Amino acid sequence: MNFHFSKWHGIGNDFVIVDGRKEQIDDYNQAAIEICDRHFGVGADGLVMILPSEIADFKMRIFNSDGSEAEMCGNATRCIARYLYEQKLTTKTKIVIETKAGMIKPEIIFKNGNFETVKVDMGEPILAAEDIPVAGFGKEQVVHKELTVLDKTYQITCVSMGNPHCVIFVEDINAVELEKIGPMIETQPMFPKKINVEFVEVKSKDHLRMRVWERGAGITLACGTGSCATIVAAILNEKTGRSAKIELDGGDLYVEWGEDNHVYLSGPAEEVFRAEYVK
Ligand code: ZDP
Repeated sequence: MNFHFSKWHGIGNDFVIVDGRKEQIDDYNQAAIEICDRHFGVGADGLVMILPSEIADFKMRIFNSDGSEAEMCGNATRCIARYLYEQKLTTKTKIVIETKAGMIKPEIIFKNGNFETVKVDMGEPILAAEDIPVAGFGKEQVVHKELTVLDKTYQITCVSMGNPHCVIFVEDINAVELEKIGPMIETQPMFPKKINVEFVEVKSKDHLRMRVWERGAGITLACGTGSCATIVAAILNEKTGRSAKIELDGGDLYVEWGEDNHVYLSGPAEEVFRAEYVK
């Protein structure tokens, strides 16, 4: 398996990006497991493939470090937007990307001619339980509902940003044993496609502290779709206004649930190195 790649991260949520229009990888799922391994591979939370699209500027597919495919990925969307622009693979600063969760629209924003941030229109959140999917609630929303795991009862709010999220507000985030409880919630039978799990402490009306256990990847330093799900859940639970800073283990992201019902995500995207995989 020989291919050129670029290594990126969005506040520590890291990806191997491959231009699949030029490079040949036969089995994306298996490749993700090998490449994402932090000892025997490059090391990353996910493998991102850039592919041609007939209906958008580009198509993106994202594979978690366990080889499973996710529908969407907020942080990777920012990274590939900057990658495509800086590699001169597009001249557009507003790019339309086809994903398994529909069209996602990142916009590269400059300040005094220098890159500043990527703001992504992540589309509309999905709140009907059966569409997230969460079993047992029909078309109802899952807002502040009880879930008991390991003899402890949590109040959960579920949101899909194309991929499924379970948001739990807590008094003290440092008291959460994420490594223990994360995988238990991820694999509850009520979540037929498994779920990403976010624990959130409300610091103020526009500042949330969040830690994430990602489906298929475990603890990561940041999660873009998870940050979007968090602001939606915070508003549904009347904890914040329409926008907030999300403080993650790897840094800060900014999210807004607009009056147009779209969620907007802003934050950094950094290239680390380019290389050839030769294993
Ligand atoms: O839905 C999933 O299986 C996630 N693990 C996909 C990755 C989400 C991501 N962290 C993000 O930023 O949205 C990349």
